[in-house]
Amino acid sequence: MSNDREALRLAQQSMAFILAGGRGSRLYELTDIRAKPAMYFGGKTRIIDFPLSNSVNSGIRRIAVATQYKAHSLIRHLQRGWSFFRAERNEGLDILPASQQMGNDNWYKGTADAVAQNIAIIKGYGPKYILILAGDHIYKQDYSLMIKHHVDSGADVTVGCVEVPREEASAFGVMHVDENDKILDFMEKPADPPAMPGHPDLALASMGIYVFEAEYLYKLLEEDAADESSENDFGKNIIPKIVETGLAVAHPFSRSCVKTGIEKKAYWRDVGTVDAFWQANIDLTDFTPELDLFDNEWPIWTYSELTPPAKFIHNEEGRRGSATSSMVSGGCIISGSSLDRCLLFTGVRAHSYSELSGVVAMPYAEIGRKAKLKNVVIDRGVKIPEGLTVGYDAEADERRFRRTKNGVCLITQKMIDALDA
Ligand code: ADQ
Ligand code: ADP
Repeated sequence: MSNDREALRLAQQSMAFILAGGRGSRLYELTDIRAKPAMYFGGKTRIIDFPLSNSVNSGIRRIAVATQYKAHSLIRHLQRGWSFFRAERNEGLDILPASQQMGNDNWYKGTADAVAQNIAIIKGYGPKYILILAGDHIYKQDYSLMIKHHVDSGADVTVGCVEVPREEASAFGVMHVDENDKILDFMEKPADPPAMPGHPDLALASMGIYVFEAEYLYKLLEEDAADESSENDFGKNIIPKIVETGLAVAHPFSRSCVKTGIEKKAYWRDVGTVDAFWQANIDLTDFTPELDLFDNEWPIWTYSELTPPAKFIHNEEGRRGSATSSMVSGGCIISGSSLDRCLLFTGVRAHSYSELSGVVAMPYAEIGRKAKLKNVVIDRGVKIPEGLTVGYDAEADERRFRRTKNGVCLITQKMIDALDA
């Protein structure tokens, strides 16, 4: 938790509102049955555990999670892992599915609407500040320092921002700031994102996280709801409008990131594509990963199944089960199979003579004998048939699986079933 006592006090007066309703459509089949925040990441955790853990580690004990798209997996995870708050201390985690409020049939429209429809619930907790978070990113950040920056600067809104490669910036809100971090200009998902002054390859992107004083936000959302031309979205409507008044401030991630990895650097990833998701998971198997999941000072909390430890065994013919540069979760059995640079989630089985490299396997995937897999993401519970080879023939892969531009293959059960058809 923060050593800054004033910041911690402000965090304790705050409520975090996590937007977790988005599909994450660039993850394709991985988000067919679950929202992006419910996606597994790093072997034991899910993406939503990062903003939730950041909130708790920052001293915020009142949290709401707004869900919409395919929320069952997410809600079950929250119920199992995040129900330790104590109501008698005015702590709480509220799960707010769309269309439970207002007595109308509207699903949440934009992100601002997801907050607006739940104002009555938020008011019940009486927070002084509201921190809007996205449930979509992997990073460690002390939000209390961002809230303190907001209070100290006297801004109407403080927008978390991070430098990203300019070629990726059209997926984000992009801003220009002056030397005092005042936002001069904000463009939501510009086709041709402007570079940062002096850095032609970088753009300053909104992290989709915002701090507001509660009373001000309520008023703002009421006005926005009454405006028929608005799409009721923070990135499209609310933030650009405040920027026009000159009272929006940018909070650079570097000011409150929790440095991680051996080299203690800032780490922020939007694992929104299959390539980015694969890469960020495989990076964890590096000798010196940029993201440290072994850090006890800023732990990422989660719900985790009770499983026996991972087991590595010789098969009956004496072939060794082995893994190098890999992370293997509980409940996995590696039998007579060799793994290199792999990340296996809970309960994965790898059978004899299979050879796996660059494999990210979701819980309970099962890899049949003699399968040879390179650079793949395997969805939960998929049964890879005996002898299947993936990652060695681009054309064949493209026909059977979802192959990305970096040559990573996503494998789902449906694709496997179609092989027999
Ligand atoms: P996007 O990520 O494209 O841009 P959006 O799809 O609105 O914006 O998602 C923001 C967050 O809200 C995500 O966590 C998503 O899961 C969730 N969400 C989306 N619609 C929701 C709804 N109706 N109800 C509940 N939750 C919902 C935004 C900003 C950009 C910024 C990026 C950073 O608009 O300016 O750069 O986030 O990723
Ligand atoms: P978990 O079961 O641990 O939540 P997932 O994130 O893989 O794991 O979530 C699977 C979710 O999808 C569950 O909510 C499950 O009930 C649901 N589900 C499983 N299979 C299907 C399917 N074919 N169509 C729609 N929903 C499904």
